[in-house]
Amino acid sequence: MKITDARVVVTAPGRNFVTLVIETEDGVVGVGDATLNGRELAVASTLTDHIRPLLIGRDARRIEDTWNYLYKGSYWRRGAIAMTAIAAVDMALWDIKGKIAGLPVYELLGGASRDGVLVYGHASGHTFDVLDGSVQKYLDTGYKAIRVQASVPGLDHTYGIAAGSAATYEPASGSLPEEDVWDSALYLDFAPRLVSHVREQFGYGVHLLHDAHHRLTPIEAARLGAQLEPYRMWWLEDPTPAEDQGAFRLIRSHTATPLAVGEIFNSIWDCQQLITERLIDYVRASVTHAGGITHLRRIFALAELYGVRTGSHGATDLSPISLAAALHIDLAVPNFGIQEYMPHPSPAEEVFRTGYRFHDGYLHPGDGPGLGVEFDEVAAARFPYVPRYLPVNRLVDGTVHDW
Ligand code: KDG
Ligand code: MG
Repeated sequence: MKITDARVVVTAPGRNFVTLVIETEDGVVGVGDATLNGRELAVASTLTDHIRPLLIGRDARRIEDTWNYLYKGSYWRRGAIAMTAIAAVDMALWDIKGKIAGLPVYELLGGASRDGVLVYGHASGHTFDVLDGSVQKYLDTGYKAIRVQASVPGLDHTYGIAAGSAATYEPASGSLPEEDVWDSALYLDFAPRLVSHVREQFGYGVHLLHDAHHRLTPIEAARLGAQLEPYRMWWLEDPTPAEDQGAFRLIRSHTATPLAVGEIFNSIWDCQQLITERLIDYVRASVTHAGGITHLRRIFALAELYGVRTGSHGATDLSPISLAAALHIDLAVPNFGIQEYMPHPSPAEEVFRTGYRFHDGYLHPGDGPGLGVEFDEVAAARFPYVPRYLPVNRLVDGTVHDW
C-alpha cells in the first residue's frame, strides 16, 4: 500500500497545531501530530522539505522499517525537532494500520489492559480561595487526581496559573517571549504551604500532583520533596532541569515523595539512567515529542522492567491527535500510571473531531478504527497560524533561569 501524499497543515484553532496528513493509493488517510510549542515551523519544514520526499512511494504498512529509516537514515539522531517529525509520521502510519484492520490502535498494541485511563486535571488560582474553587470544580466533574498550582506571593507571574478558565494558563501570543521573574527561595517557602492547604481543605481522598517546572537545584528539590512527604503526593514533577539525569540520585536519596519527569524527553536515551537506576517513579515522555507510538512503547517497556510507571505529558500544546494516540498506548501498556488531561480550547473541536470520552475521572480512546480522530482541513484553513513563544525566566538580578 504505497504512500501517495504527505502534507503538513499548520493551524491555530485556539492555539497552534501542526498536523501531518498521509494519503495512500487505496484512499486510506492517516493523521499525526507534529506540534512543538514555539518551534512549529521548524518541524513543518523538516516534514515538508526533508521527510516528504522519502515517504512518497513507501509502503505505509512498514511502520518499524520507516521509523528506523527516518531515525538511522538521517545520521543526525534525536533532537526535539527531528523526533517530533518522526513521531507525526509514525502516528499517521499507526492510524492507517488501524483503519486497514478496522481496529482501534490499542487493539493493535495488545488490547486493553484496563477499562479506562486515569487522568489528572489542572487546578490553579492566584489565591487559595480561587484554587479551592478550581479544585472543587474538578472534584465535582469526577476527577480522582488533580494537579495544584497557585501564585507564589511576591512574584508577578507564576507558572501554571490560569487567568480565567483553568484550561489554559500560558500567556497570549507576542512577537517576542514574555519575561518573568523567578525566585526559588519564595517558591520553596510557599510550595509546602500550598499543598498543606489543599490537604486541609479537601483531605486525602484525592490524588494530588504538583509541577515545579525544572527550576530547582538538586538539593532544593531534595528539601522540597522531604517537606511534601506528609501530604502523600501522587508526584512532584520536574523538580530540576530534565537533561541532568544524575541530579535525581541526590533528590532520590533524600525523599520518598514520588518523582516524575520527561515532558521534554525525545528519546529513550534521555531517561535510560533515570529508569535503570530507578531514580524516578513516572516517565512523562509524550507520543508527539518522543518519536511516536513506536518509540514511546520502547521507553515504556524499559520502564516496566524497572517498576517505573507512565504519566504522559498531555498539555494543550499537544494536539487532540496526540492525546488520542497517548490514550491508545495508556490503555494497552501494563505499567500505565496516569495521563495528564487538559481539554483543548473549544475551536479545536471544529478542526479535530475526536472519539475519546471522559467519564468519572477516566478517559477512553473510543473504539473507532485507527486513532479515532478526524481532521477537517477546510475548518483548519479558517484558523491561520499565529507565531508565539513560551515565556523566559530571569532571576531578580537579571540572570536567565530555567522556565
Ligand atoms: O509547552 C510547554 C508546556 O507543555 C508545559 O509548560 C506544560 O509543564 C507542563 C505540563 O506539565 O503540562
Ligand atoms: Mg510539566
